[in-house]
Amino acid sequence: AEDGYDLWLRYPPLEKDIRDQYRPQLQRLVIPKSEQSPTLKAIERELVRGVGGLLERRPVIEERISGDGFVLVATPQSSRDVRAQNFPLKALGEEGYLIRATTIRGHKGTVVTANSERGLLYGSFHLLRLLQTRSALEGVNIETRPQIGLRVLNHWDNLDRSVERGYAGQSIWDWWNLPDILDPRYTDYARANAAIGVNGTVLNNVNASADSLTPRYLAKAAALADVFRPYGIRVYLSARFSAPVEIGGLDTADPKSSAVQRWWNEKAEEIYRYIPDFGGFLVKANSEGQPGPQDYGRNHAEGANLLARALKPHGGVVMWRAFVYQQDNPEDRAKQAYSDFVPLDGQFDDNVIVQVKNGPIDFQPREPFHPMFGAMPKTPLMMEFQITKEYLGFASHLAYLGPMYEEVLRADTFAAGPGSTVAKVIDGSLHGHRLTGIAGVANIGSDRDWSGSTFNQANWYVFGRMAWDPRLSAEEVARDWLKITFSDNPVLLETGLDMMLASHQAVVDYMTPLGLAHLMATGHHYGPGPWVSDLARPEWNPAYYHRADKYGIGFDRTREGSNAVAQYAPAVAARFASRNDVGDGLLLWFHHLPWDHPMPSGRDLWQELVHRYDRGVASAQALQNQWRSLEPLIDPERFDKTARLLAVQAREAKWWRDASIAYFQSVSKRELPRGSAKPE
Ligand code: GCW
Repeated sequence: AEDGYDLWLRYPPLEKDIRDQYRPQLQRLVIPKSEQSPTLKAIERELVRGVGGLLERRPVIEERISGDGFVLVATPQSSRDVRAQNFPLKALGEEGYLIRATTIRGHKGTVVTANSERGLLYGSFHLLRLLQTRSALEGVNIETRPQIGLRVLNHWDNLDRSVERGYAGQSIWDWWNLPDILDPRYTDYARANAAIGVNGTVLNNVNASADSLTPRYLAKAAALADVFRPYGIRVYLSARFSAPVEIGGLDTADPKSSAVQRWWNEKAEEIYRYIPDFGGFLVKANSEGQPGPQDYGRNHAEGANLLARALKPHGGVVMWRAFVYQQDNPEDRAKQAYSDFVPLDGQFDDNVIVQVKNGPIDFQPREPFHPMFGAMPKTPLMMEFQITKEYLGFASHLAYLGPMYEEVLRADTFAAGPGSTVAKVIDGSLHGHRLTGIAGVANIGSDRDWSGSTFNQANWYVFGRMAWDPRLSAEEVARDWLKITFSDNPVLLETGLDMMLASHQAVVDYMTPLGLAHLMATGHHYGPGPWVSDLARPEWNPAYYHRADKYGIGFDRTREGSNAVAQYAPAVAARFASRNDVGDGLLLWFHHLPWDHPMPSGRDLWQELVHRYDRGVASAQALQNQWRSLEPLIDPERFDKTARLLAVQAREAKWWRDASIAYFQSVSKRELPRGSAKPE
C-alpha cells in the first residue's frame, strides 16, 4: 500500500520504456570486499533492492567485471580496476564520491568510487536517485562532496517517548525495549538519512533529562549507534548542564570546579566505552529555564569549554546553542543572543561549534537571518533549522520549507563585503573554519508515514539535500522529490511544483504577513492569538511583537526603536532600517508604521494587511483545488489523506485571517477595505 512508509526509498517499477533503456546498463553489480564490511553490505542490499525494484530485474552479483552493463562500487584500495583508472579523488574528501560512465577492460559500465566506504554509500544512493528521477546514465560524470561537515538531525524526543513540538506520533526510539529489541525502523531511518547525506543524529531533546547520560540509557543509545554506523551516521546526545549534580552526586555544576571538570571527563570516557565513535554533545543552556554556566556567574564560552575539554581526547564536539533570551531582560528579544555571544568570539575551544537558529527570535514563518551569522569570525557557527512545523500549522498544513531555507542560506550578511552569504558562513569558507555544521529539528515520529503527511517528508528531504549542498535551489530539490515520491508525469510535476513553491508564502500570508511574527496562541502555538497580552513573560505575548495600536503596527527596530538593525553589517543595517528598501517581507519586523502608510501597491498599510490575509486564504484554497486536479495521477491512499489535510488548511487559513483581522480592526478602528472577503 502507498502509506508513505518508504519515503524516498521507493523503488516501484519504472515506466516500461525507461526501464528498458536502463536494463542493459545495470545488469551486474560488482562490490569487492562486501563480505567483510557492514557498509558495503548495506550498499549491496540497497542496490539490489533499488535496481531490482525499479527495473524489475535483479542485477547479478559478480566478483569481477565480466561484461557490459556493470556497476562497480569500489575505492582504489578495494579494486584494482578502479586503481588503474586513476580517478581524481583528492578533492572529494572523506565523504564525496564520483559516478562515472566508463569502459574497463573492454566492458562498458558505471563506476561509483570514493576515498572511503561512506563516499561509496552516498554515491550508491545517488545512483539510485538518478534512476528514480529518470536521469540518463549514458556519459554520466558526477563529482560531489558535502559542503558542510556535520549534517545532523536534532530530535526533541523525550525518554518517555513524547516529542516536544512533534506532530507525527511518538518518538521512534523505543527506549523501553532498547537495547535488546531493535525495531527494523531504525535501519530504515538510517537508510533514509544516508540517502540524503545526513551523517549525525542527536537522539534526545535539548530540554534534556540527565538520565540520558546514565549507563542504562547509554546502552540503549549504543544499540542505536550500532545500527546507524554502517550508514555513516553518528550518535550525539543532548547534555543537561546540571548533570553532575543530578546524576553525579556533586553539589555544583560550576565549570570552574575541578570536581565538575573531572566528572565530565569521566563521563566522556564512559560514553566512549559504549559508543566509540560518539559524536558529542548538544547543549541548551541558560535558555527557557535550562541550567547553564550563568547560574554560577560564568559565561557561555566557559560552559561550552568545560564539556569540550572532556570530549576533546576522544574527538567529540560540543554544539552549543545560541537560542537564549532572559526573563526580565528589557532588551529586545531579537538582540539578546547576539549581545550574549558576540563578545565571546575567540574564547571557545576549537571543538565547540555554536548552533544558531536561522532567525533571531524563534522559527517564525518568516524572520530575517540571524545577526550572529557573519558576526563571529573566530567561532564556527552552525545553522539550526526547524523541520517540524511548530509555527507553521504543525503536520496538518502544507508548507514546503525549501524556499525558506534557500532564502536564509542565500541571504548576504556582508560580513566580509558583498557575497558573504549565510551559506558561506556555515560552510566555513567565509572565515576559514574546518568545523562546520547544520542541524534540522526533526519532524519524525512513529506515524506510518514518519512525518504526519506526505508533503512533510519533503521538508526532511530538502534539509538533507541542502545540508549537502547549500547552493541547491528549493525548486530542483522539490522536482526530484516529486518524481521520487509520485511519478514524473509532467502535469503532476508542474502542478506539484507550483503547490510546493507557493505553500510557504501562503502560510506566511495567512499567519504573519508583512514581517509580523509570533502571533500564535499561547503554549501550543497552533492557531491565532494576536490579542494575547497578559502573559507573565512580556516577550511571550504576541502584543510584544506586533505593537498594534490606534495609530499603527509593527516593531521599530531602527535607531529610533530597539536598534536591532545595528547588529547587522552596515550595508544590511541600512537596508533593513529603510522603509523603502527593506521589502514587504520584513517590513513590520523592522518598522512601526501608521495604518495609512502608503505601500508600493497603492494600498495603504491597513488595506495591504487585509489584502495579504485574503491572499493567504486564496492560496490555501488554490492548493486544495490544484491537488484535486491531480486525483487521476495519484494513488487513492495518499491522494485522500493529502486532500483531507488541505481541507483543514483551507479552513484554518480562514480562521487565521478572520481572527487576526477582527482583532487588528478592533485596534485600528478602520473599515474593511471594499472588495476584501467578508469574515465567515
Ligand atoms: O521554538 C521553541 C519551542 C520550545 C523549544 C525551544 C528551543 C526545545 O517552543 O519547545 O524547546 O524553542 O528551541 O529550545
